[in-house]
Amino acid sequence: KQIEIIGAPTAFGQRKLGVNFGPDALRYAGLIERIEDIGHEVIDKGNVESPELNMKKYKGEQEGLRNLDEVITFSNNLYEAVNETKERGNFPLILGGDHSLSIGSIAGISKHYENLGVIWYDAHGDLNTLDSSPSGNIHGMPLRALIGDGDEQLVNIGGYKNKVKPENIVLIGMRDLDDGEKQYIKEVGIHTYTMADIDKLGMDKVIHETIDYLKDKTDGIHLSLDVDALDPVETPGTGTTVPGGVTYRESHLAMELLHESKLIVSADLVEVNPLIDEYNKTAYQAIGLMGSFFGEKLL
Ligand code: DIR
Ligand code: MN
Ligand code: MN
Ligand code: MN
Repeated sequence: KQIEIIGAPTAFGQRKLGVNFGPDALRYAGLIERIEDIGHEVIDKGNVESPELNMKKYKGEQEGLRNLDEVITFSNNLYEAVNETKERGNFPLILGGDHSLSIGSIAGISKHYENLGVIWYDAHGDLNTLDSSPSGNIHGMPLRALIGDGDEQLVNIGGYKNKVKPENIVLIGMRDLDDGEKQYIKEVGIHTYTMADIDKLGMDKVIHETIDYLKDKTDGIHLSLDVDALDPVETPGTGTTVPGGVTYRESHLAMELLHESKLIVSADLVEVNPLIDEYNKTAYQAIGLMGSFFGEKLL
């Protein structure tokens, strides 16, 4: 089984240019070599084709869902690429790009499972609809679209909807939830670890509980890792930093435990923005985490 790297160079889900260069920032920092050195075979599929970015439109004010047409086109392209990787039986690692890309990536993955589990490692829930969104930015909505709520075209990427059941989701690292998201999480009962929960329980317990919660009712688990889950001291190069995040060491532990579980079938690594970073630090940090995620040993 090979690991297929799929670059998802989209910035359409939010307003900060540069996150579209995330895939190359990760490549230049040595991601592929790092995974190969562990002993895996890696195929870099390059970057998925993106619709053209009109600078004037991108910078301007927009009504409703920002850059909706571009997000739909991009999602379809990414869906196709990820679906092909799954058809080959390989492990897709999708590099972002902003988190709206998960609409396409998880569409391509969930098709291959009856009950996909999703671990959303993020400062944010990404559970907004247009009504609850404070921004109109689609990167704040992908998980909700995957559940089945939102714009009809976004919800139907890949030609089917309801890709993820709320009971098959675990949120980890939450500390910036909008009111509508909090209400929704409580209403449907999404299994959630806020930063306060991580402080109290410790990451070891959080991940063990997460795996116990998901392992029997799912037939594969996807990790969606937003680098803003980490504290901005560790990952400054991302568009929506929130203080008080997960540390680098806690995140390593999380990745090691997920590796040991042998239950993870695919992953997104998103929101790396080299244009607002400190000499590509965020990409280097993310690569360190991918080392643990793919089984690197310290001794
Ligand atoms: C906020 C921020 N909840 C929104 N979301 C972010 O715009 O919907 N998601 N930053 O990653
Ligand atoms: Mn396509
Ligand atoms: Mn996110
Ligand atoms: Mn986030």
